[in-house]
Amino acid sequence: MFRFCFINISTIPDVNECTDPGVCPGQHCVNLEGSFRCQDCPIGYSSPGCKDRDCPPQFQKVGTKCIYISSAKANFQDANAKCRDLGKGFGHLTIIEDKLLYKRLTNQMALELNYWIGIRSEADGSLKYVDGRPMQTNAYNEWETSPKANPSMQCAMMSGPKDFVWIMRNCDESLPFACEAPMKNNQPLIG
Ligand SMILES: [Ca+2]
Repeated sequence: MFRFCFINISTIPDVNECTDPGVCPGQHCVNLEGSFRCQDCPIGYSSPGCKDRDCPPQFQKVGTKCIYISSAKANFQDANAKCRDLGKGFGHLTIIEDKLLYKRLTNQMALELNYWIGIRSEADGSLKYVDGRPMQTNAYNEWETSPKANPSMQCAMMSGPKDFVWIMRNCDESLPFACEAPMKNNQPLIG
């Protein structure tokens, strides 16, 4: 006696290819009926499976940095401390070394506001980043007036998209601020 066996393709159970972490390395895997698709992770998220956030909460990925633009105001020192806390111990006022980062930042800034950034002048007039490095001479460096013009103005703020310049202000002034923190896989090792 014959027995016909019809195989209905649609009844074959789908294989969830996404259970294999090697299927979409660095991307988000979407299981489809009879197939699967690899999708780019949303901005700020990374592999595996786009579950890891590259940046601390409230920070956004801008180029290779994690950036937070405050709406609250603080003096220079408090702003830098706030950045450190928000960056889980690794944050500080942002250090802008190229104009491209500056341009990307200004997309998030309020047009009419100025923001503390991580540059200040020392007693001898030299300029230092808040991470302790001396200011790099080949880095982006556009001052409205000489940063040494007024000795009572020792902390740098950046202006918005109109002119892309830095201006020295009194460090006790209360301003909004721009923080940066390293991306998750780029954090300095402690100890
Ligand atoms: Ca599938």
